[in-house]
Amino acid sequence: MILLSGNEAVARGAWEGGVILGTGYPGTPSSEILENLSGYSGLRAQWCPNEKVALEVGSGASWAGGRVLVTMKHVGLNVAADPLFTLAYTGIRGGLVIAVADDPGLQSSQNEQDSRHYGRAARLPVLEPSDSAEAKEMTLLGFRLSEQFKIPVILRLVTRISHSRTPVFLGRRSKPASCRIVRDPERQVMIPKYAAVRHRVLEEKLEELALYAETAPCNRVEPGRSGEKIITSGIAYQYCREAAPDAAYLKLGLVYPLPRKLLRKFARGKDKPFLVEELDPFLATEIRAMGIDIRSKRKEYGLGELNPDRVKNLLANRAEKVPPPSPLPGRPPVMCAGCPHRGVFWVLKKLKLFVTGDIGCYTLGTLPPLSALDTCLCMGAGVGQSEGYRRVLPPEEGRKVAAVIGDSTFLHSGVTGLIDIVYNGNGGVVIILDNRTTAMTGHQHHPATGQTLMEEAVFPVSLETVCRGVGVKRVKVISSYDLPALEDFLQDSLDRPEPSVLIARAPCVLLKGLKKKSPYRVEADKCVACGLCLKSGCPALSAGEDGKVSIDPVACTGCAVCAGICPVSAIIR
Ligand SMILES: Cc1ncc(C[n+]2csc(CCOP(=O)(O)OP(=O)(O)O)c2C)c(N)n1
Repeated sequence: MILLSGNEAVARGAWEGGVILGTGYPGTPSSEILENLSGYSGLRAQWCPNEKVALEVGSGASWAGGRVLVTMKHVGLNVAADPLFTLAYTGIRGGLVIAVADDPGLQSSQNEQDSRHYGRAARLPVLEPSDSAEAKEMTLLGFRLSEQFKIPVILRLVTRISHSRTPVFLGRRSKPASCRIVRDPERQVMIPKYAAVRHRVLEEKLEELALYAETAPCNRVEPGRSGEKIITSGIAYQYCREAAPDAAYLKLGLVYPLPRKLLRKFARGKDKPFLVEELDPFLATEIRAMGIDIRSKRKEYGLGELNPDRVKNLLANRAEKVPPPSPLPGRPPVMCAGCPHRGVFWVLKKLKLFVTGDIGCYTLGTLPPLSALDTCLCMGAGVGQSEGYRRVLPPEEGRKVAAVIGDSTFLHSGVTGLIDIVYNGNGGVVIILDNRTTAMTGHQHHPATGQTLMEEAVFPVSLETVCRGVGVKRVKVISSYDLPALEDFLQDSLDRPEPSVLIARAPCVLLKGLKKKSPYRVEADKCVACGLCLKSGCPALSAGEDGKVSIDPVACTGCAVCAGICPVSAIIR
């Protein structure tokens, strides 16, 4: 038995289950599943350009008979939703488990959507573990159910399951299935005639799964002493166990479809059971729709993460008090010292542009003192948004709009927005912030880095060639630290009728093996305490009581952005 995080346990479960392929796209809190899987022998793990591709690759491998694990964060499932819904109709051959990690409390996400809804919407079974041991067991169960019912299975995790370590018993690896081509158009070609039949088959499978749920060991009743009855699942089970240790529990592991008889039996008696779940009233709605009388949390507890204290309060039906502000000073996230994105935002701010943004480390450009990123909706959106703004704004306003997008995000879903700009004949500037990695989620490789998750050297996709290939004639690569050149190119691009792409390129300063340049320092007698350099938001800079700036030589990476900003040349190497 060893301690594993939930993510490590899912990877272990996949390996033990004889998985031969793992696919995914990084996203907190799910990223470590595939990273861990890549460390096991006898299988392949690979990052794909986005989650839709990951699921499509997974479906091909599964139809050939192999067991496949596909990983993503909750918003990734939105991207993969198109193949997901129809894959429910076609079904699978080799077991297909889709591990989706939700982020209640938005530790690192743009929303806190509840992925369980996808089970109901796409008509797929959803398993929800409560600790790492269950994460491993339910991964294995997911493969068994997937093959028994010939259906993809969603394994729904949340941050606290993915990232907490609890004990796990290890097992041996089952022999992977051998793969072959199977021609089966009635199952694998979803023309309307065949799809209509498959829809009926899917509904029948769900009924069978609901029957299975009645006696499934992952749905278990735990007797209690207090007379209180609680229905719960996932991480909420752990919080309930602390908040109400003597209650009787119906702990659901298969949260869709639900065991109607088991629920009815548990709810029988004079006291209604309390239903405790994190985020949306998913189970509450399903169970009430069965005509089963339950109590459930007040609305305010549906926002953010639960914890044992919140669960104590919600069980007592107490209104939630807004916690007092913390007496500690706020520590908002900042771009690292030397981050190549900083100088680009400095220039964008100087030019007073309206910046449609995207998701990555550069989203931090929205925070003071840079305050130079104006939108962030979802991955890839900033490029399309810039086109939308320019389409409807008067030309003198439209010329102020520029889009920024990271290299990983551009390949994930930004390139289609650029194609739209070219296709629909709109001008404007798209800036690709190319730091040669997927920095925000922990430096994962992507198709333009020249390396795979298995550390093979591969042909790197050329961003500039892609942009030219879709029809952008003005494509320029400029060092992210060359502020005058960035400014000149942008100035020259804003009024042109044709689109321009600026690739601002410099590797993330935290990339392994990158040589640090010697640090800069401030000549105190030259510094006029104007504070301009501080407006770059570099954490290596600070001002003394006299307003004069100094540079922390340990934090400074020698990027020289501040030296370029200083109006009196007081910052020198
Ligand atoms: C659909 C979706 N998948 C994954 C994520 C997690 N995620 C946020 S930004 C990002 C990529 C960041 O890389 P890049 O665009 O290169 O910018 P960088 O952080 O390197 O500046 C990822 C994977 C997400 N928010 N949405």
